[in-house]
Amino acid sequence: MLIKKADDIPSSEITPKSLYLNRRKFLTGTAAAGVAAVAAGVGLHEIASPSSVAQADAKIDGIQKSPFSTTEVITPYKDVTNYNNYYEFSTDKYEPAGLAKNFKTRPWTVTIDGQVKKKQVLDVDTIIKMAAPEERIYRHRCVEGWSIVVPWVGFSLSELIKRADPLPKAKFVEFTTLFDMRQMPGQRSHVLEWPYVEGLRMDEAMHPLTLLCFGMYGEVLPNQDGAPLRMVIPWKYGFKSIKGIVRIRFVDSQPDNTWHISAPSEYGFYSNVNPHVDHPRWSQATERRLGEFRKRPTLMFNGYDQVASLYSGMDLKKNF
Ligand SMILES: Nc1nc2c(c(=O)[nH]1)N[C@H]1C(S)=C(S)[C@@H](COP(=O)(O)O)O[C@H]1N2
Ligand SMILES: [Mo]
Repeated sequence: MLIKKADDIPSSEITPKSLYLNRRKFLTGTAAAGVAAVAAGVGLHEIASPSSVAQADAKIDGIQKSPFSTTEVITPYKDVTNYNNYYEFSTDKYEPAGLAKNFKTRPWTVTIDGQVKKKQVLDVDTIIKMAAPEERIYRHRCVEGWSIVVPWVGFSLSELIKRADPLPKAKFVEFTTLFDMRQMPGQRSHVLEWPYVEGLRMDEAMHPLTLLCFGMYGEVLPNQDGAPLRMVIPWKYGFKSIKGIVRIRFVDSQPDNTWHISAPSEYGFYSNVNPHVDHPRWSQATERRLGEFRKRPTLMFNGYDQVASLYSGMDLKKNF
C-alpha cells in the first residue's frame, strides 16, 4: 500500500484523528454529557456507541452471541468508523466516513454464479435473512500495522455457500466489489484496478470463522465499513476482507486479488497474518491498536490458531 515505513510515521499520523477530535469535544460540548452519564451510571462504552450517532432504525434485532468472540477491549466506534481503508472512496483513511455518507446501499443485489448449482441474483436483504445474526468480536489487523477489535454482526459464509450448492469443481470463491464511479470517487483514479476483487480457497471460505458481515456494534454496517455486505476473515490481513460485495463466484482455479495485481511481490493470495514474514518494506512483528500508543506483538494467524490445519504442509514463507 502507498505508505511509508512504520518507523517514519510520526505518532500524530498513527493516532486516530478522532482521538484528537474526541478530546476537543470532551473539552467543549460533550463534557457535560460525559459527567451526566457517569452520574447516571452509564458506561463510557455507551457514550462511544453508535446509537447516538446513527439513526434509530439501524439497530439489528435478535443478535446472538458467539463462542468465537474475543474478550479483549473493543475499539471505540468512532475510531473504527473514521479511520478506514476503502480506496473506492479515498486513499486517505479519514475521508471514507464523509465521502461514503450518501452511498446507496439499497436496492442492492448480489450475483451468485460460476461453478454452482443455484446461479442466482439475490437481494441483499434476502441474504441477510438466510441465517440468524451473530455478534463476532474479532481482532482485525491491517497489513499496514494497525489493528482493531470490532463486534461485527453477520453469520458464517458457509451458510450462504451451503444454500448456493457449489459443484465439486468449485475450488475457490471470488468476491467482487461494486464498480460505480459516480458514487465512488476513488474509482476515477487508477490507484488500483477496479473493481476490487478478492478470493478464498473453498476450505477457507467454509471455515466457521469466515464471516459474511452486515453489521457492527449492534447496528447495520456504516457505509465506510463496507455496507451493505462485506467479508471479515480475522486471521488474514485486512485487505482480504472485501467491502461492498456485488458478486460471489465459485471458480475452479485460484482467482486473482486486487492487492496482488497491484504489487505481486508485496501481497500474496493467502495473506495470513504472520509476524515471521515481513512485508518487503516493513516489519510485521508488531502492531498498534487504534486508540492505543504502545505496540503489541502480532500473533501468528492473528491469534486464530484453529485455522493452522488449513495450511499444514504449505510453506507460508512462499505462500504469503
Ligand atoms: N472494496 C474494498 N474493500 C476493502 C478495502 C478497499 O479499499 N476496498 N480495503 C481493505 C483493507 S486494506 C482493510 S485494512 C479493511 C479495512 O476495513 P475497515 O475500514 O472496516 O477497518 O478493508 C479492506 N476491504
Ligand atoms: Mo489494510
